[in-house]
Amino acid sequence: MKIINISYRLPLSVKKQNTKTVFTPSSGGLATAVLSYTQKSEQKLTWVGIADFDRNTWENHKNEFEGNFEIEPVYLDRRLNRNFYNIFSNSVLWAMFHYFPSYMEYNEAAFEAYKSANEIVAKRVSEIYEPGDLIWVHDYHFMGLPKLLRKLLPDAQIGFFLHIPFPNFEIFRILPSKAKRYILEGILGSNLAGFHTWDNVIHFTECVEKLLGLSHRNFVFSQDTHRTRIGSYPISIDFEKFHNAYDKPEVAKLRSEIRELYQDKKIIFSVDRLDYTKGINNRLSAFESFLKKYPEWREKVVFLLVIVPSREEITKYGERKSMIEQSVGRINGAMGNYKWSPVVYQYQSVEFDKLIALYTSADVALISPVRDGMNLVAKEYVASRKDLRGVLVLSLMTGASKELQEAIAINPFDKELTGYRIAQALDMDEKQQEKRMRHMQKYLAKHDVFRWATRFLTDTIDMHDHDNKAQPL
Ligand code: GDG
Repeated sequence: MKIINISYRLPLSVKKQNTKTVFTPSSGGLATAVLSYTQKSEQKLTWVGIADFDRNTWENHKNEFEGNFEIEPVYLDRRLNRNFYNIFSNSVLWAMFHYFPSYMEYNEAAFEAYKSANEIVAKRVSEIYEPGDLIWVHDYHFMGLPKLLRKLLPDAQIGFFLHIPFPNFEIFRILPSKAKRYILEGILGSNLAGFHTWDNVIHFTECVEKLLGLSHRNFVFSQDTHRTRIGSYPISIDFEKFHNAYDKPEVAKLRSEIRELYQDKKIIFSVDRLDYTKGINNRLSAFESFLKKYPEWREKVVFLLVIVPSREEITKYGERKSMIEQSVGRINGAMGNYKWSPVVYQYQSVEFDKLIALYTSADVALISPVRDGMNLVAKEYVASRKDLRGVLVLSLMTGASKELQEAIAINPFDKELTGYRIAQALDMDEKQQEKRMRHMQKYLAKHDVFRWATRFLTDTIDMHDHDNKAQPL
């Protein structure tokens, strides 16, 4: 028996070392959590995803791959992948599901490509499936997959988890009818469909009721072949990893370098992928409003803004980058001087140790998405503060804000009030910081990513077993 985990990206990176190609496992939170579950349950793990390398390279080097799991790459034709991934997944679904319907670029060919890609993956999974395997489907790229798998493998245990928000009915209904039906019926092919928050669960069940005419009992939809439970499973982080990183000598060294550099200033920090959902421009406007309203803070605070390149080939992302760079230029030009730049901006990712050094140097983490399924950065910031210092300022439009109640909550669209909240965060005394951090850390230490994966997978199995037992002998 094994777990078949399916996500668009495979947890490996391809590196060229001199003339050699090396595939190394990447240790993201999801991979660590699933691996921890498979090790405890003494199961094997096979990860299925879309290859961003060619077939020959993989075939020639797969034996040197040192991950303790199997990789099953699925190869998609370039044009198909563009329509499936860049257009339907990232320019239709991502936009719609994050409440940006005006950014949606729907076309029929892209929807057809989405269906084809889901079918190709379903076929590949059915080829490697053995009775008893547990299938875990991840995210908006594969919402058709549970139904396709249910047809091919009627008895399979299938869990589906959505990493982004599920929108309310008024937004979801904007999609063309066949796409709406495909998505809802697709997800209902699973035994368990999980979302980050109860709001998402309610949105999904309402869409199913209104658009498919099905009703649920205690969030369970009954169908001819199986039943589907809908539930809230807020994803989390490897708390210990982030908490203990505080003491790593490399991190301590980098932290003192950062502190030295800005010794007479307070540090506000943020890190996100470049994405219009992350509210980066709203954040800059709020910081600008803060500096205007509280001029006494000028030269006493610096905003370290790290943006990680992402989806640069999509027009809306390129536009967003220009807007952000204009805002940084405007703020620094108008309020900075030869001694002080209010915003220190980098458009590059940082390595793990540096990320922790930045988290643990920051007096304030300013996290302002206009819509975010969860937001792991907020949880990582809190977990890494072993010193119980720092203040989390967090948008109410994130899943994380439902759990991290001791954060200073903001509406990212209200820049005046966010400016005031920034001042409040910078002024917070150490006792208050400590109290809030302690509460949030206690919560995160318990609700970590291992608990999340275990709860999700055991509930998928329970739901499946319950149905099977209920069948007449
Ligand atoms: C999607 C949903 C949901 C970022 N920059 C660097 C770096 N990161 C790491 C962070 C964090 C992750 O990337 C970002 O996770 P988020 O949750 O904040 O956001 P998305 O990428 O949009 O993820 C989101 C998530 O799925 C999980 O379900 O929470 O709502 O949109 O782990 O640490 N890591 C390093 N350098 C960087 O520069 N090392």
